[in-house]
Amino acid sequence: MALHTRLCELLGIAYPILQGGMAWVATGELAAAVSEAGGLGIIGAGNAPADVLQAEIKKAKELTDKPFGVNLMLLSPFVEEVVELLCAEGVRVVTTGAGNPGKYIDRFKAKGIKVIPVVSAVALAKRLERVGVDAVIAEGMEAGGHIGELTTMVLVPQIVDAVQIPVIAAGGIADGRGVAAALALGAEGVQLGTRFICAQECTVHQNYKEAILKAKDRDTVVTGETTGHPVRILRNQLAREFSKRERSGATREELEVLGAGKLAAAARQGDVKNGSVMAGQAAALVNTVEPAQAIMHNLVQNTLTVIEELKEKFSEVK
Ligand code: TUI
Repeated sequence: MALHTRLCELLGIAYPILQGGMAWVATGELAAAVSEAGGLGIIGAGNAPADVLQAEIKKAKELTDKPFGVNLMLLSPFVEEVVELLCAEGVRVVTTGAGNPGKYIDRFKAKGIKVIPVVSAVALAKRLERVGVDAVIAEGMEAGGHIGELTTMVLVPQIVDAVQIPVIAAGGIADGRGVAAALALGAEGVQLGTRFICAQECTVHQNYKEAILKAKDRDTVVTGETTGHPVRILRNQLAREFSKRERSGATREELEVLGAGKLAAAARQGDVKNGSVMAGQAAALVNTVEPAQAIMHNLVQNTLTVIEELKEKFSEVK
C-alpha cells in the first residue's frame, strides 16, 4: 500500500502532506526540509515585505530542487508586492490564508503557479473552484492562528461533497491517526502546522518549541473574537490580558495595538509569556522534536498501519 493521491501528481510530491505556511515560523529552512522529505514545504509570507520573503525563497532554492510553496497572507500590508514577487520568482505553489484570493488568481495561473487557498466555509470553496484554483485546504477551527468557525470533522466532508478538485484537510492533525481520519472524510491530502514547528529544522525560538511540547489538551484559547479575526494561541499572560480587555469592551483598534508584533516576539525572541504563541489544539499531540524526514516517515507509516488495522478489525465475518 502506498500513500498516493491526485495531489501528489498535481504538485510533484511523494506524499500528500503539506506543511502549513506559518508567519515568522515557516522559513526557507523548514520548507526545504519538508520538501526534501517528500512533502510540500511552504514558506510563510505573513506580514513580511517582498525583500524579506525573497531571501527565504532564495534559501529554500539553495537547499532543495524539489517543489515548495509560499503562503500569501491576505491581510498583509505588502500583499501586492508579494504577489509580484511570487510571479517573478516562479514559485511553484501558492497557498493563501485569512481572506478571499479571488482577484490574484488569474495572475498566478498565467505564470503556471498552482493556487491552493485555505477556506473555512463551503461557499468560498465553491466560488474559488469556479475561478480555477487547483485544490483547496479545508481548515477547521482546531488549527492555530487565524481560524474560521467550523471543526475539521464537519467542514472537510462538506467541502469534499461541494467541489471536484482535491481537498486537503487541516486543523487538529498531528499524527497518522489524524491523517487516516482526514482520508476517511474524503480528503486527498493533509496540511500540518503545529507538528512541523517541532521539526529540528524549524528555526523558531527554542522556547516556542518547548511551549508546544508542554501543551496539554486545554492549553490553547481563541482570542480576538470581538475583532472579527479570531486567533488560536497557547494560553499565557498575553492570552489572559487579551481576553480581559475584550471582556471590558476594548475597541478593535486597542486590541490590534495589544496584538501588534507579538507573534514575532514569541517566534523570534522567545517571549512565550507576553508573546503570541500561535498553535493548534494538536499541540497536545506533539511530544518530540525530530528532523522533518523522521516526522514525515512516521506520519506515512503510522497512517498506513492505522488503515491496515482498521481493515483487519472490521473484516471478520460477523
Ligand atoms: O491564515 C491562516 N492562519 C493565520 S494567518 C495569521 S497572521 C494574522 N495574525 C493576526 C490576525 C490575523 C492574521 C496567523 N494565522 N489560516 C488560514 C485560514 N484562512 N483560516 C481561515 C481562513 C479564511 C478566513 C476567511 C479564509 C478565507 C476567508 O474568507 C473570508 C472571505 O472574504 O470570504
